Formats: sequence, C-alpha cells, structure tokens
Amino acid sequence: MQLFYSPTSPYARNTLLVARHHQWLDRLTLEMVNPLDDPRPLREANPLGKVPSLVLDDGRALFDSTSIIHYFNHSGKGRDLFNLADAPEFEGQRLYGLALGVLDHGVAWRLESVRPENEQSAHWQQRRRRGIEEALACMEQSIHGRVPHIDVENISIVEIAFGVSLDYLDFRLGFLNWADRYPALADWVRPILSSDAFCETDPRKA
Ligand SMILES: N[C@@H](CCC(=O)N[C@@H](CS)C(=O)NCC(=O)O)C(=O)O
Repeated sequence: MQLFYSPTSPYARNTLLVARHHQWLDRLTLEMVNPLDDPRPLREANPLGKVPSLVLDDGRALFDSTSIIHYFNHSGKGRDLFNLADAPEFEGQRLYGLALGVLDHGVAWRLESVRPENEQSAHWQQRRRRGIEEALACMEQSIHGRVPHIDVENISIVEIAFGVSLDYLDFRLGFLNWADRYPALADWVRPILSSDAFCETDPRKA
C-alpha cells in the first residue's frame, strides 16, 4: 500500500499520526512528493493531484485525508480514535471537523499570503482570520477538563487533529500569536507537540 505525502502537508501529517497509532506504518510504502511539481505517479493515483493519497492493495486510491484516516481507523490494530472516553456520541467527529476547518482556513490563508500583494484579497484574509479565531475559542472551551493523552495507545483524534492544526498555525501563520490569547489551549497542546510522534513528523525538519 502506498501513501503519497509531503512532509509539510498538515493533512498528510494527520494521516501519518493515525497510521502510527494503528501500527500501519510498516505496511505502507511512503512516497514523499511535492504535489505542486505534479509528479506523474501522484497524478496517476489521484486525479486531484493532492496529498495525502493512499493507494490500496487492490489498486484503488483514497483521495483525501479524512477517507484515509477512516480507512486506517477501521482496519488498524489500535483502539477507535474517534471513540472518546466520557464524551457524548459523535464528539470525536465533531472536534475533528473543527480542527480540520482550522486547517482549511489556515492553508487557504497561507496560499493567499504568498500571492503577489496586488492579487491578495483583504476580504478573504479577514474571513479566514475570523474563522480561525472563533474556532480557537471553541477549541479552548472543548478541551476544558480533558487531560491530553500523548501515548501512542491512548491518544485520540482530538489530540492528533488539534495538535496538527495548532502547530500548523505556528509554522505557517506565526504572526497570529494565537497562544497569547488562548493560554489554556496552548498549555494543553504543549505536551502533545513535544511527544515523539509529533517530533518525528515536525514539518520544520523537511
Ligand atoms: N481536503 C484535502 C486537502 C488536501 C490538500 O489540500 N493538500 C495540499 C497539500 S497541504 C495539496 O496537495 N495541494 C496541492 C494542490 O492543491 O494542487 C484532504 O483533506 O486531504
């Protein structure tokens, strides 16, 4: 099974962390690519030309991070990452969606910010900022009373997805200084970001 990824893609990072939890890594051939170079094997696997993409043993491909995460979660060896202890049903899905939305806003904003200045839209940057800011407040509320699990067995989708999204903000949109306004969220995520799994997948090492 082949996983196309880029070390700076936060979507790919989510899938790698889920694969690690479910002991999938030794069954995967990792293909590092830059999707913007349009490498032929990636385009053949995924008509969208995006990472991550997972080519299954039967030759079919999964085209986006959420499908890949569900595939690993469904067929891996670890516990169900979306099933949170002491939380209402579907809470894992709900919080994963929140963190993924922060990534979507963040990645779009980052792409906008590297365009020539006269092509950038203040309106869209403002919408991204507002979406991220209000989602951060919601994330901070939702971790209240939740101890972060960083060991590979007990980690949940919340630690993985919140960790990846918040670290992406630091990596690509550092000027936001989000941790100054959400200190409880910053304290909560710190041990996650310094865990082995996160250090091994740190995009700054790319
Ligand atoms: N919704 C997709 C987003 C994936 C995505 O946008 N990946 C970026 C890298 S972070 C990419 O491959 N971009 C190449 C392009 O847009 O052409 C997912 O969840 O996997």
